[in-house]
Amino acid sequence: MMDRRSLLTAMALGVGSRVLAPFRVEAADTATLPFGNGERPLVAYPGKRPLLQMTARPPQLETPFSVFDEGAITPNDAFFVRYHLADIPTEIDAGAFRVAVTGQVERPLSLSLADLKAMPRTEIVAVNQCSGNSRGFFEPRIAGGQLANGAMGCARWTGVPLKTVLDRAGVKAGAVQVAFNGLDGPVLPETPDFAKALTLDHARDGAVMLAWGMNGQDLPWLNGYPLRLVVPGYYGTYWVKHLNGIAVLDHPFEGFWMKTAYRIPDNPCACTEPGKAPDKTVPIGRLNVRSFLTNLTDGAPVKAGHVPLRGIAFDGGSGIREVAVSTDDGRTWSAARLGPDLGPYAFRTWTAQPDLAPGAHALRVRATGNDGATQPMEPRWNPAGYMRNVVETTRVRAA
Ligand SMILES: Nc1nc2c(c(=O)[nH]1)N[C@H]1C(S)=C(S)[C@@H](COP(=O)(O)O)O[C@H]1N2
Ligand SMILES: [Mo]
Repeated sequence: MMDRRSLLTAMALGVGSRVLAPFRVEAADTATLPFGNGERPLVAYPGKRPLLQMTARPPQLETPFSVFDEGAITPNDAFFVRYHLADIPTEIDAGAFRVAVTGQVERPLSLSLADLKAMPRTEIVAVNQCSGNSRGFFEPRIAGGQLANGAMGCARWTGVPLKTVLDRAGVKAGAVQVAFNGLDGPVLPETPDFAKALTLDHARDGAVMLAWGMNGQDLPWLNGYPLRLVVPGYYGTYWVKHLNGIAVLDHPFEGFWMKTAYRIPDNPCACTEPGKAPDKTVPIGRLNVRSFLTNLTDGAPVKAGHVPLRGIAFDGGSGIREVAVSTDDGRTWSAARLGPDLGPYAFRTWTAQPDLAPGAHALRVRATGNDGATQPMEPRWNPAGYMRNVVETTRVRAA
């Protein structure tokens, strides 16, 4: 059994500034994810309901999968948390906070939250998913965070388009990329600071935004308070939290987290033969298409007859065209009914009601995007354990 008491960090409200202060809380319970060494304490961090704690320093929290059955929007208090570096900000004065826009610009800027909130605002519903979501299911197993399917979430983000801010600064001719840095940093100077970059065209596409709002509230501390980058359709690694530095570059950014980490095999499946290193890699990019059944778990007993099924699907921004359900392990398929369309970057809910005869059934769910991309029946493999999107299987017994 594990020690149920653990030393944690908690957020308290200070005067004029917000602080994250050390604080002792009780781990609510434990849960076991469906792979080896899958036991996790369920821990309630400040602003969060009990979540699956993968590491405490830095906090890495996974959303319990049952949350995704609550709807297309992931509540702020259930949204997963991922950090690389242990020196996360513990005190932020929102009034004094500034984000700097520097580098290849006509007018370097230092913008307060009030400055940003005075600009024309935008809202977008988008999925943030970690590249390594579902890594724990890879076979052969892969080193790294052993995540089940809960390192993803969908929220309504409020902020200003990055394009608006870049236009205000005036990007100089010859600029090619924009780099992003946040308030967190490494504990040891040898560890590279977490920073990411986008091409200039991507940064100016109008969808990439500087967000201060999440589902109508301030960003939760652990999701990047008071400002984060939102890169709709792209893996979470680009969604820099506690964003305070934007640098326009006339050369490709060479930082560790672009040049060495978060890279995928440079081929159409982003995959290699299990155990093999790729010949060539590129930075990870758009989310691939996925779908999940959310109201039944493996081994669930169900009543024979018409069984209501519910779930979610999403892709990297083409939008979901179809979700199909199979009750015979993928031999035959029928279309599910799609729920409300919250935009091409959002979770799309779906429902179905297949007739299940008494006996065992392997339920499978497969989504297809408007771009025609669909999910593979067999899992793909790559050395970092990224981009899992196999057609999921849920085994149930009807009686
Ligand atoms: N400042 C900062 N931003 C960051 C990271 C980080 O370590 N530091 N991790 C990134 C990664 S890999 C992911 S998956 C997302 C996770 O966002 P969340 O913690 O809000 O769920 O944050 C991204 N932004
Ligand atoms: Mo991530």
